[in-house]
Amino acid sequence: MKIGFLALSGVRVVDPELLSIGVNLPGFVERSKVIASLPSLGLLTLAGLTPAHHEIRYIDIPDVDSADIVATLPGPFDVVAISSFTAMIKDAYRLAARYRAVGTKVILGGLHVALCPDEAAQHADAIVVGEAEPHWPTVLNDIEKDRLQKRYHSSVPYNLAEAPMPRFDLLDISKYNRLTIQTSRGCPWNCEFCAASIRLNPKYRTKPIPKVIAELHRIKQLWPVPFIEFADDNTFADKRHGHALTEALAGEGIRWFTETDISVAQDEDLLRKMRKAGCAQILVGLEDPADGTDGMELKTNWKARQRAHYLESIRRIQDHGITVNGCFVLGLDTHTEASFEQIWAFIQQSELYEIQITVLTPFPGTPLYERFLRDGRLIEPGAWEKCTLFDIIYQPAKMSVDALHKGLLDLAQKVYSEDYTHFRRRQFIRRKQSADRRTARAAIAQRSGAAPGRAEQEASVHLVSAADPMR
Ligand code: B12
Ligand code: SF4
Repeated sequence: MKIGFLALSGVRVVDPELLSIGVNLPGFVERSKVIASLPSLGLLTLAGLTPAHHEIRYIDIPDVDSADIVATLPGPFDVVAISSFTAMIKDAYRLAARYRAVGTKVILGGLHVALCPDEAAQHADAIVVGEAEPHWPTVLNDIEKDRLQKRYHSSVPYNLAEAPMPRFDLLDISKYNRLTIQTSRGCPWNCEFCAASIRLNPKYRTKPIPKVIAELHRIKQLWPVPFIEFADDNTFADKRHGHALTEALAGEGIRWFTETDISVAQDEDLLRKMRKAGCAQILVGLEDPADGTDGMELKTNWKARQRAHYLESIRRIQDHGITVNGCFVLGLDTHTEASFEQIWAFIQQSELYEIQITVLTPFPGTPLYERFLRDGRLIEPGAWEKCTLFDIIYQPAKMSVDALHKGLLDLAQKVYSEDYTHFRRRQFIRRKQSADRRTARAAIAQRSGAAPGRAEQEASVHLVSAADPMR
């Protein structure tokens, strides 16, 4: 059969005001450019499970309504597999309808399908709910035997030791500035608002390290010095796995980015290994820096607050040369109009290299969505296209929607302004240089018993050049 793997790529914001200021704000635009070009690891994984007798293609579709896609549907295909995130699901349904109209079988899967299976089933010949690995070969076999079922669903957590090799070779590598590898699935914390892979299956699992390295080596055959993004919910949730992973990555000569929680700051040895293994940046959910909030990432952040203050944790991580992308969620139930100023004050004090501000988003299928639905706080239930993390789709507890909107825009203007973006990057480099100097001084003094003045001179010679770590 001819099978098309169709990825709806690109990033989304519906709010025209945010879109228009985004165009002018360097920090905001740079980040969206970086992340806009990532392939769909879910579809590459399915491709890796597809028997060799099928003819397969992977296609990135940034805009399903663009003139070329409407004029000529990519294909022809016997079957198309379309992946789904909530914000693009209506686009996916429109695309599915066009393929079904020409007799192509449409299979839908991915996060949104797992969250809203009954809705998705109306737009496909078959859906796969949850993790696809156990079902994909069966789906294809059933199509060939003309006995396709309407729904395939597994509740047993998939064993990542059996994970297939994603078909990175299907990509035109020159189009991407990063490629993704998954090292774990799920997260032990299960926060109320989380809409990531814990919603496919809540059981937290790690992939055996040799498998991760094999995927990396496969990528390196296609792109010798790649930039990798780990497509995990929380890469260092299991510190033992984290140590083993970073030890295995050391010497691979790659640079990488990942998402994790702030507790990595408590493990200096792990931070050293991360840096040695090429970690350029970690994205950490800080949600709200003020103590005593309802703490969306309640369990993990509460622990971090007990052990060390956020500010200190950020400094500690960044002193290792790993930049922190701190994520703040606006519109939490404890937030008032005064919260924006407080968050801005914290950001300025924090010396964070990168900042992400988003609004609280009740994704369907999350406990947060259920709570807001019960309390009548959803403004437009079913407006999935607005589940972008930037558009406001609920009634905040302690302020109006307009106040939240204004607070978001004002804060975005400050955080992503050209001046402030350059300032925080320079600040990081300066701080890293002095941390390097301190480390080198201490090492030289320890080695030679040299007097501090002499050690300092030598240290400046040994200084590693502190170029922008993300470039
Ligand atoms: C990489 C990534 C992206 C890439 C995606 C590239 C692409 N074309 O897929 C980019 C940067 C473009 C992106 C954009 C966005 N993202 Co994003 N992204 C991620 C990230 C970091 C990893 C996802 C991933 O690769 N997972 C690994 C793969 C293996 O898992 P998977 O896709 O779920 O696939 C498995 C199953 O779902 C299933 N499956 C998947 N597809 C299909 C298809 C078929 C036919 C079948 C049968 C099965 C199947 O099989 C796979 C194996 O079991 C997650 C965060 C996270 N930690 O998960 C956020 C995440 C998925 N993103 C999110 C969001 C909100 C967005 C944006 C809306 C942001 C924005 N404002 O623009 C956009 C939407 C883009 C879109 N095109 O729809 C949310 C989604 C929540 C939701 N329920 O929709 C997440 C969870 C982050 C979060 N904070 O909540 N993102
Ligand atoms: S810590 Fe992050 S990844 Fe884990 S459940 Fe909470 S929001 Fe999701």
